Order: sequence, then C-alpha cells, then structure tokens
Amino acid sequence: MSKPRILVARAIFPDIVDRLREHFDVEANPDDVIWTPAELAARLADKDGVLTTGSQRIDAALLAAAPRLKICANMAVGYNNFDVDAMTAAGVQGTNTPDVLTETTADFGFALLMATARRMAESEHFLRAGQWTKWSYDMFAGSDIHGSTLGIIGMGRIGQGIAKRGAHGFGMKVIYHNRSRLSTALEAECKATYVGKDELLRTADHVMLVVPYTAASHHTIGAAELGLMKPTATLINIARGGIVDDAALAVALRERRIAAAGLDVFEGEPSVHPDLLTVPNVVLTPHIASATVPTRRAMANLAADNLIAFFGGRGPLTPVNQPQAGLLR
Ligand code: 8YV
Repeated sequence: MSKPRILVARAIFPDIVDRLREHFDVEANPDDVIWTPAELAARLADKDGVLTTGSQRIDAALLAAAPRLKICANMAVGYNNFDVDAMTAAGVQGTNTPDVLTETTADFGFALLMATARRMAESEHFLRAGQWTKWSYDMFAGSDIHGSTLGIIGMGRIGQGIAKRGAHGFGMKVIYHNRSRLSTALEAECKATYVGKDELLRTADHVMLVVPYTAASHHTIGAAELGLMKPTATLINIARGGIVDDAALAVALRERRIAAAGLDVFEGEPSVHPDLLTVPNVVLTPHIASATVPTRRAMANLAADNLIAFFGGRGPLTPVNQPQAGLLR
C-alpha cells in the first residue's frame, strides 16, 4: 500500500522531516520558500496531510483545491491561521502544539517585561552608539517589577505560567481578566485575582497580553484602552498581532501616555508599523517567544506525532476541531 502524501510547508529540523519520511511520502521545503496561497494550493492538490506553521492560511478556498487533504498539523499552539469552521465542514482535522511551549513562552513573556520596564534595549542602543560619557542619577530609570501589580489578559496555560513567575518569583500582586474565571484552586496556585478588563487596565503597573486571536479579541487594546492605563505602565504583547492596535500604540508611546511597550507580535508581521520603529520606548522582537531549541524541537515533533497518530488510525493527539466521523475525508 502506498504511503500517505504529506507536505511540510516550511523548513523544520531535517531529522524530524526524516522521521516523517519513515511513515509518509514527504514533500519538504528545505529552502524555506514562502509560497503564495496559490502555490500552496498547487502543492496540496495531491496531498493527504500538511504540517503548517502560523504563516499558512488554511481556508475554504484552499480546502476546495486540496480534495485529498485530511489533516493540517500546525506547529504552533495558536491556530488563527486555520478557518476551523471551514475545516470542520470539509471534514478536515486540525491539530496544534499546546503544553510543550508553555514554560518557554512564559519565560519569554517575563524576559520581555523585564527588558521593557528596565529599558534594556533603549539603554543598549545608547551604549553601542557611544553616547555613554558619564553616569547620571536618572539615566534610563525605569519602573520596578518586584512588588508591582501585574495584569494578565488571557489566563490560559501561558498566562498562568506568567502569573506564577510574577507572584512566586517577584512578589507581584497578580490580577487577571479572562473569558471565564479560573477555579478557586487554580487562582490560589497562581495567586491571581479576577477583575474586570477596565479595572485591570486602570490598576496594573504592567499589562501582559496572552489571549488567543479571534474576531472577538481583535484590538483588545486600542486607543480607548490605552487611555485607561497608568502613564507609568508598560504593555507586553506575546499573543498575536491584531490583539493590539499598533498604530494607536505608537501614538500612545510617542506621547508618553504609557511608559513603554514590549512587542513580540505585530499586525501584518513580518511587517512592523513604521511608527513603532521610530519610538524609543518600545522593545521589539520578531515573534520568538517559543524559540528555544528544545521547545521548537518539541513543537515540530508534536506536529509530526499528530500526523503519525492520525494516519495510524489512533486519532489526533492534540485536536483543535472534531469533524464528525462520517464527514472525515
Ligand atoms: C510559533 C506561536 O512559533 O505557538 C504559537 O502560537 O505563536 C509560536 O510559538 C509561531 O506561531 C510559528 O508557527
């Protein structure tokens, strides 16, 4: 019997592609070419499965052009690149990579918070530019992390990891807002108190965004929300581009309506709003919150394992939808 045909849509660890070759007839993309939607559709025309990253949009038009496609295994916990309803309607399984990146991403959220509040990028640029000629009492004076109030919007696994770091490691008071409240036991574990969104924005010294991107979470932070924040506050986005109105944020940063921001994700990335590139009080990183070698390997392996389990008849390990059995392609 011939092996199922799989497309690995972006370059990933070569040994993990080799592992997939033991099970599948694999077309890989070792040169990491960014295919247009039409090029992706052409490659998927004869494929049974695909390993995607966040940069491939899977929608009804693509599914129509890929009649054999049965599973899309995303190498990411977020899956806003999937039109899940269209996939479910077409009988196509989707999977993601939860859990394996939780702690690494929470570490990065904290790193970005520290870098932002303590003005590390701005001060490093100053030093590299040869501008450091004398010490002064208020040179790059930022805001404290320890003992401050951390407001987390989106209290899933990563949000909880950040809450624990803040509460237990830095003695922060943690408040959070989420679609639903955590159980009392989880709130106690995270030392976190549930508050309304406006109260969080008004009282937090540092606001951390860890909410998934959906139509409902688009521009969770815009001009009005930035207006509620303290002028001394920092805003950190490790969630998705589009959760923040980047143009409104650039204005708020330039006018010092908030103190600083740390951004790992951007609307329209890899493009970055040009105004964000010219304000000094923002730390910018290129969507690397999950980027440690062990974690990226774990993500790629979990995406591969989802494909192997699915075609092995054992069902997906970490599904994001449940196409009806009768509908599955
Ligand atoms: C991915 C991420 O690296 O997992 C996610 O949701 O944002 C990152 O860890 C990125 O989406 C590429 O797939």
